[in-house]
Amino acid sequence: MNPLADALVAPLATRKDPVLYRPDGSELSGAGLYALSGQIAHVLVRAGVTPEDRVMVQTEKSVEALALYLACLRAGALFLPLNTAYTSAELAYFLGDAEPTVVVCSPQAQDDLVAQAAPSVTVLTLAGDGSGTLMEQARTAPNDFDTVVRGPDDLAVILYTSGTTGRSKGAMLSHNNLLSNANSLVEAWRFTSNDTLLHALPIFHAHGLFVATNVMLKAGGRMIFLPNFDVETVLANLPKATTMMGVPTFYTRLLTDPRFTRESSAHMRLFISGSAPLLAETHHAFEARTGHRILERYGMTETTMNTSNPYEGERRAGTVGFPLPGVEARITDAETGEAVADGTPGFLEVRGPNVFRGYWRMPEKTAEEFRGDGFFVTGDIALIDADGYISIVGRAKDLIISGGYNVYPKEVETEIDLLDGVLESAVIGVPHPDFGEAVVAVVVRNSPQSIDEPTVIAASKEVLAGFKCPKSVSFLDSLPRNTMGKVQKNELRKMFAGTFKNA
Ligand code: MLC
Ligand code: AMP
Repeated sequence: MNPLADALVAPLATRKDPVLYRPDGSELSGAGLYALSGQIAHVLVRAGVTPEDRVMVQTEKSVEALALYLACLRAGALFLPLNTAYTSAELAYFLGDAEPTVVVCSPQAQDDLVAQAAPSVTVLTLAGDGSGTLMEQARTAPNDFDTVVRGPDDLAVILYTSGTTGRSKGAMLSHNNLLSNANSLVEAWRFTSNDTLLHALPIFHAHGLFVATNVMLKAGGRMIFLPNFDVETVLANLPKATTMMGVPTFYTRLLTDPRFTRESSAHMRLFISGSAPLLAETHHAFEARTGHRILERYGMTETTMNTSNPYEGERRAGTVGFPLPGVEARITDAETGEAVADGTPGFLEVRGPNVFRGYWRMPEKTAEEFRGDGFFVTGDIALIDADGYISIVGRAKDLIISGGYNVYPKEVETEIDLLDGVLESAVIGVPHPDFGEAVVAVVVRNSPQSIDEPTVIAASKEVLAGFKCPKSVSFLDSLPRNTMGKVQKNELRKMFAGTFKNA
C-alpha cells in the first residue's frame, strides 16, 4: 500500500493515451509518465534516498519535474518543491531547515547549491527542456520500480509557507491529507477522464500541484502542461481544453484580450479560481463576456482546499461557497474564541482530513495554530451568510497576496531596515489592477536624501524573490502609530490606496 502512488500513479501504467501535452504540442502517454517516474525513483534511491528523506526541488515546470514528484511518492521520499523565484539567500534557509538528501535544481543554480549544501547532499540538475544530470541518470535506469509501502498518515510532501515572523514554515502533508482532498474535488467539480485541464500554474505550490495535478491524475484526465501563464499560449491552447484553473490574475489578463470571447470559450466546461480573492466585479465581467460563471474556491497550503462554490447551484460572486464534504468550518470571536452568529465576521477555523500534520520541526508554532478540539485557525477573517455561503472578508495575519503569491511584510521590512539610510519601514499591500494587491514599502529615512526608491528596490531584489519586492517605495517623515506604538497599517493602506490606480 502507498495511498497516493496507488491512486495517482499506478493507474498510469496501463494508459496508452496521452496524459500530458507539452507546450510544443507533443504528447506523453500515461505509460510513458509511469516509466519516467520509475526511472527517476531509481536515481533517487541510488543517491541514498530512503522513506521520509527530503528531496528539495527548485526547477522550471516540465513533464520531467512532474515525473520527479511522482517518483518521490513512489520512493516514499518527501517532495519539497520551492518557488523558482527564490534567491540564493532564501535557499540557504531551506537547505538548513529541511536537511534534504537530494537537491534537484536548474543547471545554472548547480554551483551555488553545491557550495551551500552539506557535502553529503547529492545535487542533481533538471532544466525546463528536460536536460540535466537527473534525466541523464534516469535514462539508463530500469523502468520498473517497486513502489515503497506507505500508510495514510505517513508524510508525502513538505510545502513551505512564509511565516508572519519572517521564518518560513514547512507544512507537513500526509498521504491522506492530499488524497482525501483530491477525491473530494474530483467529485465536487465533476472531473472525469473526458477532461483536459489547461495547466498554466506553477507546480511548486498547492494550487498547481495538489488542486490541479492531483485532481487530474485521480480523474484520469489530461493536462496541457504549460511552463507559465502567457495569454497568447493560453488562447492558442484553449480549444483543446475542457477546464481551466487559475489565480484571479489569469482571468483579469484574459479579459483584457478581445480574442477571449463567448465563442472561443463556448466549449469549456468549467473555469475555477482560487489562491486570492476574485473580485465580484471580475466574476460579473467574466460572465458578461463568456457566459461562464467562474467557480471560486478557498484553501491554503496547510489545509489544501476547504470550501467551494457549488458545481450545480448558484456560484455566488464574492463568496468561496460551502465547506467541502468532510470539512468542518466555523467562525469564532477573536477575543473569546466562541462561535459567532451568522453574518458576523470572525476567525475562520477548519477541521477535517485535509488539515496538515503540523509544521516541520516547529511543534510550538503548530500548537499555537490549533484549538484544543483540533480546529486549525486559518488566519483569515470570514463570515457565513444566512444561506451558508462563506465570504473571506479580511485577514488576521499581516499578509499580502500578489498575483496569488503570499508575501509576508515582516520579511520584506526586515531586509529594507538593514539598508544604509533607512531608519524604519512598513510594507503594505494596496489594490493593483493586475496582481490584485501589490507590495508597497513606506520608508522613513535617516536624513532627507539618505536613500531613494530605485536603491531600495534594487537592494530588495538582491536578496528576495522578485514577487516580494516593492513595486513602489514612498517616503514619510514618520510612520503613523497608535497609542501603544504599533504602526497603523490601515492608515498607510488608505494613504497609498491610489498608487496603482492608473497602472
Ligand atoms: C511575477 N512578478 C510578480 C508576480 N509574479 N510580482 C508580483 N506578484 C506576482 N505574483 C514579477 C517578477 O518578479 C518580475 O519582476 C515580473 O513580475 C515579471 O515576471 P514574470 O515571471 O514574467 O511574471 P508573470 O509571468 O507576469 O507572472 C505573473 C503570474 C504569476 C500571475 C502569472 O505570478 C503566477 O503564475 N502566479 C500564480 C501563483 C500561484 O500559483 N499561487 C498559488 C499559491 S497556493 P521584475 O521586477 O524582475 O520585472 C495557494 C493555496 C490556494 O495560495 O488556495 O490555492
Ligand atoms: P498559501 O499560504 O499560499 O496557501 O495562501 C493561503 C491564503 O490564500 C489563504 O489563507 C487566504 O488568505 C488566501 N486565499 C486562498 N483562496 C482564496 C480565495 N478564494 N479568496 C480569498 N483568499 C483566498
